[in-house]
Amino acid sequence: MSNMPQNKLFDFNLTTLIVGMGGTGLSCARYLQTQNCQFSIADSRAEPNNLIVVKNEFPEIEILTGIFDLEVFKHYQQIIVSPGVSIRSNLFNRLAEQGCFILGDIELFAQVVDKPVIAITGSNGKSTVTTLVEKIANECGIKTIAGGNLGIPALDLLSSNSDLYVLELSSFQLETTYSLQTLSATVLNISEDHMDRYRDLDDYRQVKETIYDNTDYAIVNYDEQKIFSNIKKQCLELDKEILLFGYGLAKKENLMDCSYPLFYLQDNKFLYHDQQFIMTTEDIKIKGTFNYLNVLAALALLVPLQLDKNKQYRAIKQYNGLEHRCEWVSDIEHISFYNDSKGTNTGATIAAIQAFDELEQVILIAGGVGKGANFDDLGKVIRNKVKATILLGTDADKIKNSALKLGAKKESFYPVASMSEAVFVAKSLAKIGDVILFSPACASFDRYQNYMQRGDDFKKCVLSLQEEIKHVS
Ligand code: UMA
Ligand code: ADP
Repeated sequence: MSNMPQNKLFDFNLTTLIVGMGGTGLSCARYLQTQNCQFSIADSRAEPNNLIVVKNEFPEIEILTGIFDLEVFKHYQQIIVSPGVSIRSNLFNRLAEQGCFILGDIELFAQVVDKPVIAITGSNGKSTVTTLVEKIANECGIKTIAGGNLGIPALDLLSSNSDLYVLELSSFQLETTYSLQTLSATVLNISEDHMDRYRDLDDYRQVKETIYDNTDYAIVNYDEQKIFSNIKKQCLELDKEILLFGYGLAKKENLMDCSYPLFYLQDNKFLYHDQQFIMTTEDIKIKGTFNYLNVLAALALLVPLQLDKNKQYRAIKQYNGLEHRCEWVSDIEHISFYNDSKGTNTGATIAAIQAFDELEQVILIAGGVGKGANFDDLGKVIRNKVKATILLGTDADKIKNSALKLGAKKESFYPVASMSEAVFVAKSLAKIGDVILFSPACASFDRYQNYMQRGDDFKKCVLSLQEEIKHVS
């Protein structure tokens, strides 16, 4: 449960500071300007990337750059903090104690939005489920737009005049969101991520679970037992009427509760809704058990809208998935290359490795900034299912050491210095039928601006290797 100020209203007449000059800060500034609200903007970098944009667009406002200063900040009654700035600091604690209202852009959005909102969080699968819900709802004739952590800041969505908003929310955004009313909401799954900003996994999980605070329909993954029992407890303690809809792998013990199960029958998998067959996984273009669960989560989130089933299923069958998520790049000499640059934590990379069947040997390219993660679970999967691991980036050795500790073979690790070397080494180790999977389990910012740039580099290296091989043969 959130212990933040649930009923505090943002007041356009009070002194306001925006912290962070990234996409969020800019969208807040633009929104406040439309409401004739005076504000200042701060960034702890001396020369933030958007400084010129801010100066040009808002020539009148006060701009504060450099180290954040309590003596300066304490003059503001409301501070809108960007997600990349942690509010768990002495500075923000002191400001809150002095009565300053600290909020994020999602809280501001929550206070002004007048259409239903569907909210999605989790360690992995957020963007896939968010865009799938958006697509299905649009196909069913509801004017829908998606954003939030996905990319378009929430306040920028308002000008679309949509009838439904689908928000991907990060734990950072949830920390500063207190009153978001949602039609339906879900925590898709929890695995270690952002451990540099949380005390431990429970701390991170608790922040994620606040997404259920003000929802009509709580959508729960039955494989996430802790979340399931916490939300049941919350309903009992608060005597709250929340409709619970479950999805997950079909198991004897949950069949009665699980509205959207995924059934395994020998080698075939089927999606069901309340004992009614929906489709087989052959009908779905995005592959892997985790993606079939993402589809069920999207359907469960849309339950309250009672949409036409055939239109929903048609939209699912057409959905091609997003770039940089287990994206097939090319086959070179019967070896398949996949770009999973968005695999930025261990849970994502484990799911991506396990998406390939027993007959496909996986060669993994991984490494980058580990964000304080423990790689032991990934180490186990590497030991059991990965033929060779090519390692690159700051925390590459941490992955290797975890896997070695868990019994992986020393000879199966190959440190490299660049993406092109990684692709070359992976290809030279591969045999016909193998899969080369770039799923770093880490963030990209040791070498790239973001995961998109990193994924593009991987794809470029694969395609140039393909060209070289063509020229030689
Ligand atoms: N900044 C400071 N001091 C700090 C940290 C940052 O001044 O201590 C400044 C930076 O100098 C920069 C600005 O803050 O000028 C950047 O703000 P930001 O990091 O909050 O990034 P935005 O550009 O506002 O983008 C944010 C999300 N970024 C983060 O949460 C880190 C974007 O998610 C999101 O798409 C966008 O808002 C719109 O809602 C990105 C992300 O990486 C994709 N999210 C994380 C994830 O998915 O794992 C949570
Ligand atoms: P997010 O927005 O939460 O980062 P994405 O939909 O962008 O999630 O997927 C990122 C990566 O996470 C994918 O490339 C895949 O490796 C993995 N992934 C996607 N869905 C799931 C899921 N439901 N469970 C575990 N891993 C997943």
